[in-house]
Amino acid sequence: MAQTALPPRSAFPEGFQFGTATSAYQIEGHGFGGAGPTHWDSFAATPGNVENAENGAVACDHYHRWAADLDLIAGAGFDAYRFSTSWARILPDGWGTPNPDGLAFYDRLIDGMLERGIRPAATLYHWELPQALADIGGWRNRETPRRFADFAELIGRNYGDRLWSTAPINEPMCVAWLSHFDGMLAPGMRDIRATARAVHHVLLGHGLAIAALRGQGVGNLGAVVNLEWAHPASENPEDVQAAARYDAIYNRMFLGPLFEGAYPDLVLEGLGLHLPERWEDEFGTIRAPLDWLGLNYYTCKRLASVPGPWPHYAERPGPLPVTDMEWEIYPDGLRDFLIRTTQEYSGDLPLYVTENGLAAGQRTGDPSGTEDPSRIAYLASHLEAVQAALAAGVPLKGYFVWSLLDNYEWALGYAKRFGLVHVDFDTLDRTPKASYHALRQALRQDGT
Ligand code: GCO
Repeated sequence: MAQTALPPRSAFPEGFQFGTATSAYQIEGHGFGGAGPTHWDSFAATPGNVENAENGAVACDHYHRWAADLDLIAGAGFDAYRFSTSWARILPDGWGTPNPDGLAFYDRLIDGMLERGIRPAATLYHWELPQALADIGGWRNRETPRRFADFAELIGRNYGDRLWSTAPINEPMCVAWLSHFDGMLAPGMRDIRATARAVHHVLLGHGLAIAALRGQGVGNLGAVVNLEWAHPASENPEDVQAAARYDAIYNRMFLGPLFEGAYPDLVLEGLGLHLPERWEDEFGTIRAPLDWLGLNYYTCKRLASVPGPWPHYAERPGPLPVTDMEWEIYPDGLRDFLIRTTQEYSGDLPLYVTENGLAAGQRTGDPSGTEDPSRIAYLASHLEAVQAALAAGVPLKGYFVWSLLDNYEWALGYAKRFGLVHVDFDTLDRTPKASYHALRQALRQDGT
């Protein structure tokens, strides 16, 4: 595959932010530093849930190697770093007395970013729910969003004056639906009532956290949703409707409440009966004004209608080349989501692509695992989509690559490699891949 050059920084608007993203549990090493247990530890320890029952106890040992990792971010010429804070590291029981080592870790990390001229872009919750809250039902329990707001207030109090941007929750779709309906993520439930309550309480937690952060004077607050373009598997009207249901559930179930203060009708037809009491009264909190919206985008899906209870759709394979995750490579979906979201929901609110990237397996004949032309080609095609959205007038202000490091890919363990930087999980050595060097060349204005 020919080495594709990446568009230079000068091909984007002045001030356009380039960054890279990670998350706490996926890279830090949750066994270090007094972090409390999370529902991912118990999910991984349950046979059959996670590849090789791998967990985040060591991960990339970012807890100890954070300075060298920040050097890699600065060395690539990134403007910002989208990291996440572990709730269970700071509040091992989910509430009560903070872990001093946890507070000190994020102090070091954020100050380390500022010293290197990197803008800290924080996500407060990227899926590692403290076990003590999981034990009382997690996001099914209304207590959890309340405790999350307390956590957000603590973050605002300790770090708010140093954060460039802050989003309460990463991907409510994954936190609520993939975790309680599909069962593929912790806590691994498959229950429509649990799902409805988790969907609503995650959105409520978002709104309460935004209010708590504003109360601490923290600005530049946003939300981060993950979107998948839904194609009907055929022109059969049943399949067209199946794709519309998938689009409503995967994409509009969160954008609707955040921007319209309502769930889509196609969602209510399945979840309406199971939503918590007084749900209609809480959109005022959920719809807290935002300063920006982040879109995480990877792929499209193809849906067919199947018999059975709501939502009665099933995925079908598509014709496009796929990544190591078996996800079709569909950059047009990024362009079209950026345009559609602006037109239908966010208007002139600044948008960021807060995650985009691919899993690429180690190529034969490349023992170093650093030759990743497929990642360079993927980034090139999606940066082209970004440029097309900008040309269409989308108020897009930045783009973050998922991810800096090969890391813990949740239920797939460490086998799926998303990093710009290769991690040897035996030695934990980092080695920048060809894509890191290609991005560095494109981003560093000094040409070094
Ligand atoms: C997500 C999460 C990341 C994943 C990445 C690859 O978008 O699912 O934010 O934690 O690792 O997207 O699946």
